[in-house]
Amino acid sequence: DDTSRIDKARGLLFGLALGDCLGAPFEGRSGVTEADIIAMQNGTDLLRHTDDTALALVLARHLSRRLGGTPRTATGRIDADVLALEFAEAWRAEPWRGYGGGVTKSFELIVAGTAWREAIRAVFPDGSFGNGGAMRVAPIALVGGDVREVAELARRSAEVTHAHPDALHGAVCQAVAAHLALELAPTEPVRAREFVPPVRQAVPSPLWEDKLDRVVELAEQEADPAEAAAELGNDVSAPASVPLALLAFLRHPGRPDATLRFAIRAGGDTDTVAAMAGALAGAHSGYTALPSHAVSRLEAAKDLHLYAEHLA
Ligand code: 8NA
Ligand code: MG
Ligand code: MG
Ligand code: MG
Repeated sequence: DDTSRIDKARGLLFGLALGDCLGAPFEGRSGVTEADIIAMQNGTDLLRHTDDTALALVLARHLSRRLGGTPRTATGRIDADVLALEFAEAWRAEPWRGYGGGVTKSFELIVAGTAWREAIRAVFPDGSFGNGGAMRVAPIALVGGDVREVAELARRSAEVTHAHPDALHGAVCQAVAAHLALELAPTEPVRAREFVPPVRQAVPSPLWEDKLDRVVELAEQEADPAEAAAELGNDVSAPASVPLALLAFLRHPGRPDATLRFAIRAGGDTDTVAAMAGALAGAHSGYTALPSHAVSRLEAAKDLHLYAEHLA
């Protein structure tokens, strides 16, 4: 019904922002404890987000503006040239949000008038394999009707900055997982062995198939965050962060706070892994299941509500 649809849409966007904000102070740190994260969660300061949330909001706004009017084909929901410029403008307005080095150079070129296809190839000839396309992609799951459409929109949203096949697979993996999490009732059990196969099918590449097989095994073995990071990776590349985020969700389905702590304790690119894991957990469990004290301190709460309601 509408209530649960809106709760899940809010869960997806607020889960993403919460993971980003709670994970950001721990980026690159090892030996993060549950207590460190809980202290952060129970604090009183405004929770400031980074590039992950900033660009997810740009994508949500882009999708939101293009909802009305004539029925659109999947590809018509995204105007790639406009979206590239909107991402670059968000960077120009707030360059201190913690953007990756490659994407920063692309944005400099784009705001100076270079077409995005040229700009991104000038920085990385094979395209960036960073996780920047995946970290911001979750709003796609709110508008895509089925797995095929979600995958196509995910690719289109990612390719304006991340043209490497692994970055595109990462965006598809995260968006399809978010779509499937939205479709599950919050009370339904989530089993890795059942949840992962349709995600795996959407990323036909030996590397991604292997990674996702490992995710199922690690979920069933109840791997801890350190083992998970050692097996799957925890860095800024898409293949070494998107599978870890999926595992964080699958290790603690129905418990968004535990999913976020797992993602952050895995170390490395903590804001981004927690943002992706938080989006999945929030999409499954809904906004009302997120830790309310922390949610109320999110810097972007007003915009997150606005786009969640509109896109739901
Ligand atoms: P990106 O496209 O600049 O990629 C991130 C980095 O990956 C680049 O700066 C390169 O070092 C490397 N890289 C990507 N593609 C290639 C390639 N083809 N050849 C060689 N090196 C490559 O930026 P992005 O938007 O993908 O990055 C997202 C991450 O950056 C997120 O974690 C975000 O939070 C931010 N960030 C990360 C850290 C961190 O160290 N964990 C710190 C600050 C910001
Ligand atoms: Mg970030
Ligand atoms: Mg959907
Ligand atoms: Mg990051």
